[in-house]
Amino acid sequence: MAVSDHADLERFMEGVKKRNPGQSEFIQAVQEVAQDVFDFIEDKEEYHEAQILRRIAEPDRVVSFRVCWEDDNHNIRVQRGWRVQNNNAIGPYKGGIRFHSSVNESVLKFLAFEQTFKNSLTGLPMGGGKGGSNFNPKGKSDSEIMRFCQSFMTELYRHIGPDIDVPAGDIGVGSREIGFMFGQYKRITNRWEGVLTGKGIEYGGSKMRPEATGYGAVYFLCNMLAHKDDSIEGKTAAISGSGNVALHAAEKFRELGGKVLTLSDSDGFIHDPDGIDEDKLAWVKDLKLNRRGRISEYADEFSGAEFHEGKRPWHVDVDCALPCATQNELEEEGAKALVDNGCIAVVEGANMPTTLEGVKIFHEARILYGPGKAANAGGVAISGLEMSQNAERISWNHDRLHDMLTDLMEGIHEKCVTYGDQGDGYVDYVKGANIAGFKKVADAMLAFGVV
Ligand code: NDP
Ligand code: 2IT
Repeated sequence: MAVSDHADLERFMEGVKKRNPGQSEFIQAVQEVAQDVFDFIEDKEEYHEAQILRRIAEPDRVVSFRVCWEDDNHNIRVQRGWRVQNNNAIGPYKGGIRFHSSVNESVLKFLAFEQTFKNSLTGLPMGGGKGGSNFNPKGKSDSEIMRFCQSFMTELYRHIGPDIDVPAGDIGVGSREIGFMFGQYKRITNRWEGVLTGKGIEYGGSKMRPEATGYGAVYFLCNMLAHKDDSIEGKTAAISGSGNVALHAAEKFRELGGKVLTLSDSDGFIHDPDGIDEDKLAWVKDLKLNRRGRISEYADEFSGAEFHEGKRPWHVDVDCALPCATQNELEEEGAKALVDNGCIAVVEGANMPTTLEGVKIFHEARILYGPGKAANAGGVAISGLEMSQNAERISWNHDRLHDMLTDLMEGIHEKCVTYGDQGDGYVDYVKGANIAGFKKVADAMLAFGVV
């Protein structure tokens, strides 16, 4: 990048910071995309004239609303809900809903921004959005979750629709919550339509959707390794998280001949040097999905395993790392530890789990690094196919969807290589994903003129 472009990028980022005070996650996500896109658009006057980057870094709208609900002790509780509709240039807004105490406008704006490029990379007609609430689902009864979801949808329903905005799950929102929200949408509108994805299989959900994000991330890793004539067979992995993405990533990594050594939750991580085999994984699934317990219980159940309270798994000696919990969970120090221990590949199941400093370490070490917007796009891709199936009033079978997922992940990998190949054997997957994702959205926006 020329010196004048550095100054332009800095000026651009100063503007972003000024317009979004205190929104550090959003600023981080824009910075990461802008530095690659600046290079790409340097000689493309039409993007500059139309101020495309400036426009993409401003959500179409941010809807904020009150969510009032009653807990089991008849206390009235008030939370804040949001839907960030970031960009619908290439299709209806699409992206998950997150329920977690850390949710705020900055987090949802960063997620909606990332989602726009991720959805573009899938090749399917989906714009980008994200929503959620600072509601903390931990320790709540099923009835409390139901009342909260119903109240949340009582406001959200007026902003969404199968051709407008189609939410899905994310942290704290799984099939139980989607069921409660879909039921409420149907009750209010008297319409059965594909307004949410990640639905139960009985009422319009797609086969392969629960597995798609975790499996897709592992398929992306397979593609990165295959590009280097390597494979997962015999490799070890550190995985963070123990939710939908982490558990399916662990399942597929193991099925393909790898050994998973760690899982985590917000209390700490477990390290099992013998590997988390099929039976142990089934036990964790039951712990998390049915008993809604803590990962520390794993170390009580299985001898040889240790629980490390308040720690993350990046100091464990592994070949591959799959951060699958949350944003900024892999910082500079963890990234250094991975590289020093000889880790050859990092693939992100979570959204923006690596800090900008961590990303720099991976780039300098020239290891394989697959950013979330490419690597975890399998989930939203199958969501896109759930929308197609709902529109057609038809259900496709498992094998067809599985083949589509593997093809989609291969296609995303190819796009990253096209735009990220540095010509010396190194693929900058971040750059590849950013430019390929940006180009399609930007070209659509150009076609619309000034809107
Ligand atoms: P889940 O709610 O199923 O699981 C989240 C996991 O991450 C839990 O183990 C949780 O632990 C842990 N976690 C959450 N917040 C924190 C935190 N602040 N610190 C430490 N651990 C934390 O969510 P998903 O598996 O669906 O999502 C995981 C990640 O993957 C997110 O970044 C999400 O945006 C991303 N993603 C999800 C997709 C999907 O289809 N579900 C698609 C693409 C990306 P605890 O239970 O203790 O909170
Ligand atoms: O971050 C993500 O891609 C998701 N949470 C899934 C979004 C979706 O619409 O399936």
